[in-house]
Amino acid sequence: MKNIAPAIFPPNGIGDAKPTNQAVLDWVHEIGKLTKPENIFWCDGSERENEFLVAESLKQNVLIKLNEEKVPRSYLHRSNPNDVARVEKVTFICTPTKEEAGPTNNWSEPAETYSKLYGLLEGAMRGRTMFVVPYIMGPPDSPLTKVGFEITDSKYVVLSMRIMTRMGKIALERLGNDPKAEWNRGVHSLLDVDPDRRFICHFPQDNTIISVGSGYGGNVLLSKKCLALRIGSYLARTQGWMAEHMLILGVESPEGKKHYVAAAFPSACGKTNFAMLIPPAHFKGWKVTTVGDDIAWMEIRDGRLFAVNPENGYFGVVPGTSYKSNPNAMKSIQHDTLYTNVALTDDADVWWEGKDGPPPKHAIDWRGNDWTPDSKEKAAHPNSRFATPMRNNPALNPDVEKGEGVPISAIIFGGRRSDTVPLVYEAFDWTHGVYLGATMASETTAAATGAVGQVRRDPMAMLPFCGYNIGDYFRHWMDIGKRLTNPPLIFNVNWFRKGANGKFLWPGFGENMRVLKWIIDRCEQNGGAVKSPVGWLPTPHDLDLDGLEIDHKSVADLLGIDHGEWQKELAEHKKFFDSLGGVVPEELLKQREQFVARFAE
Ligand code: OXD
Ligand code: MN
Repeated sequence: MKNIAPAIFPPNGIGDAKPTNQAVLDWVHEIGKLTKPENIFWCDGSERENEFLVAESLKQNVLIKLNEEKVPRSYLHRSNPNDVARVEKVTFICTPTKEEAGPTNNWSEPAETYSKLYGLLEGAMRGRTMFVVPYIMGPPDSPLTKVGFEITDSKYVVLSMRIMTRMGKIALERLGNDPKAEWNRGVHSLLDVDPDRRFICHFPQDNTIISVGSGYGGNVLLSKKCLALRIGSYLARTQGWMAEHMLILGVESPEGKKHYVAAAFPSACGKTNFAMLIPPAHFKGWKVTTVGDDIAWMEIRDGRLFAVNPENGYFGVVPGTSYKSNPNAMKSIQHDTLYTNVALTDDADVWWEGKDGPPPKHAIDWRGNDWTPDSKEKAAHPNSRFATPMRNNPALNPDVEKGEGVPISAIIFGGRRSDTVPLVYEAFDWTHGVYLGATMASETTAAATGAVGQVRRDPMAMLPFCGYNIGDYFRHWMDIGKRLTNPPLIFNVNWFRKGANGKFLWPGFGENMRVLKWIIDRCEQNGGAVKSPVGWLPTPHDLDLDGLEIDHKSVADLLGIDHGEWQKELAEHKKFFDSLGGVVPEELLKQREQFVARFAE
């Protein structure tokens, strides 16, 4: 196997933060014996360590230094062109029985899978450095916070984990010396980045993840989709909390009244944009702040849901990000940012489709080829990403560090739907809301490999991330609802509805504040709505549309319920539930019948 990640040799005082917990040492020893690295680098998360790793990554062309004036302390990484997105086909949940993984996951038998993966890992780190990355997910003093260790042979992974998690000594301190303490074991090796030898496997019962053959974000930053969502959702169910694919934002009125909202959207549907929304001028004095942009861990306290963001940074989709679409993201990625698969300009700046201003006359595209505006290929890959520390976000909510989390007033589900689904509506109650989440759908995007633009059901935006049987997951939502005396209201939104001319009806971005404001009004019991078969629907008068250039017809189309389209939609709900092979809880099947009956009234 070609050595694509040659070993590096740190000076004294770097790479030697060996933990003292015997269980960790035993595990590292076992993986070391298997993978046979040249040396072991124990990460401590220090600045000095970071500088050394960056310097070595530049030497090995893992990173390209960007223009220090334009994007200080920032770098570009190009992944292998065969490795640019999450690969759901080779993502497995390895529970003892297939039923536990359920109908929406790829399942593979644990003992056989360990043996296959250990076979692939045999000697895989020869001539390479094995990095041991300790990290925590969650604010340091939250009861939900989890410790993880990721073993990897990729410097890009270490540098990204440093941005995306609270990494290093903090995790060693939190873990302590108890050999029985709970922590996640993550093993990652690039192998030779061959799509035929690429597997992302989760062993929920062992709190273990093994990922081989990829160097791309969601497949290899094991803290994120693998631990915080797949293993996280499994742990959440057994421990009575929730791990969700949701942003968390704070809304503050001019009078200082605060609400927090959690929102689930499938990948690349604008979660980061919504989480960093800047209210339009009309909403003078209103403030929106970000707690998280991708993942929410929530627990029940005093009958309410409280949420923390387990992450420490943002791994966002770059194309389309501009001062128009997301000024806070633009400011966040202006420094200390690790870019993947964007274009490089002749003055070592970064460029992507949708960035403000004219395209450069010449650039190097994400594959490393010459590019001009006449090129047929895109300069940046549609799933190119930034990894940036959350502290770069000018709208970061200060309560992001609060161990107890923030109280959630509303949960929003949303997807990318050209038709059928109105701009916003509210569920009648928790069970109806769970039904809306369970049946939500979205047109697919470049965030995962496969066809783009096809409507697929994506329950709670967790289809690729639920680490156990989806039927049990729905049941867990119902159980949580029963324990909540003051549950959040549940809403569905769709920013992407199109008119007869094929154009988007709603301007989106900052103007989504108008929808958010109605949601907050509803939480405060002073927003108007009419009862419709799908749920509580605002009339055009209930939405604050002042100062927005939008005609009456578009507003009517945005809020319209087309009975013909909904008959098809409800038939699709049935097809989806049927496809799950009998795991859907009775209450949700009943919800569908009630939905159908409301249309017949
Ligand atoms: C992500 C995703 O990277 O959902 O957040 O794919
Ligand atoms: Mn995501």
